Amino acid sequence: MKTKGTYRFSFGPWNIDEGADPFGPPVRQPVAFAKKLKQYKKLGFSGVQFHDDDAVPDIDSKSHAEIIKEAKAVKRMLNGEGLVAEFVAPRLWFSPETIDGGYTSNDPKCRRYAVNRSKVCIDIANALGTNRIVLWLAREGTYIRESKKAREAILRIRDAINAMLAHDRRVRVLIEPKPNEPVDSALIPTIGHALGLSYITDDPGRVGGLIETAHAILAGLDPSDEMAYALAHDKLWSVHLNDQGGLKFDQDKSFGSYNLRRAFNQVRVLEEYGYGKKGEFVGLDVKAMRTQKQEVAVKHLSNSRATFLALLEKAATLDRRLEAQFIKERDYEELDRYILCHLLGRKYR
Ligand code: GLO
Ligand code: MG
Repeated sequence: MKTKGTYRFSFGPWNIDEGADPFGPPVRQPVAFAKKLKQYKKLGFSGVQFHDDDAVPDIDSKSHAEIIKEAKAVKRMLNGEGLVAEFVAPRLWFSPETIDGGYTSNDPKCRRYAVNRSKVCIDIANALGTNRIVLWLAREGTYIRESKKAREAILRIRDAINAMLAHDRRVRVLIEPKPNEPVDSALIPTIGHALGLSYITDDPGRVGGLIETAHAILAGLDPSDEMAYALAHDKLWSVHLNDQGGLKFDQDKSFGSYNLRRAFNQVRVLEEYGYGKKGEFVGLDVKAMRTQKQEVAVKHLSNSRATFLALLEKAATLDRRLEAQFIKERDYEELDRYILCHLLGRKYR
């Protein structure tokens, strides 16, 4: 199949999990990191997404030299499996210093912790062979509005990003927006906010975005439109494809699970742009259902990839002449019918 884009797939070790949720304990045994790595190629994936402490556990208790040594050992494991690191994300939502957020904490000591940890994260990324840092700004927000000065907090995130850009001339920062969860109100809820923020940093060319399907839906927006917006800025540097059944907790369902047409449109927008040509990965931030048994708790990954590829075929085989004709005639009812027939694999007319 001839496509405009180039597609390589990635996921993070947290996407193979034990099935705990806020109402119940784990239901599966933990899988060791080395064993997870062995799954990647088998499932059709070549990129590994990391949190800093996925690469170096107990990061805060280790010296800088120890951290880099451990990260280099992980890089050798990746080489051994023929895998590459896509990005590293500072896990700024676990430690006691980040209870009230990292970069936007009201406590200057905590803000310093967050910025220092982000710099260490960049050093880990370098040791793993990637210059990409993802900022999922989990706790950069509030439970009640009056607890933070929002304008000041936004500028604090900007300053933290500036510190990262200054720490390493090659680093690229990808902001992953999300409107809520764990906090009530996030300060950077959508890609528009993230990209707006990129333009007030010291080097906007090195600050872009990662869009997660579920996060866009939680913001009440269409994920393919959010992606198109970032692509118009040439700032969609990664995606977290998954699915979400409306405004509830962040579900991380398999890609296409709830709404195939919405999934199709995400693939179509990526394909029309030629996504992946500059090395961008198709990341899948999906979770196995809690009901899934141990031996089959990776199917959500291979299934999501298979759905992506099936929808890619749909995007690549869309009859562009027909599409153009209906658009020219402004006959969107017929375009709608054609798209549905195409997705259903029914002969049109
Ligand atoms: C949670 C986020 C999370 C991030 C990951 C990388 O809602 O989607 O999974 O993508 O921590 O920063
Ligand atoms: Mg995500």
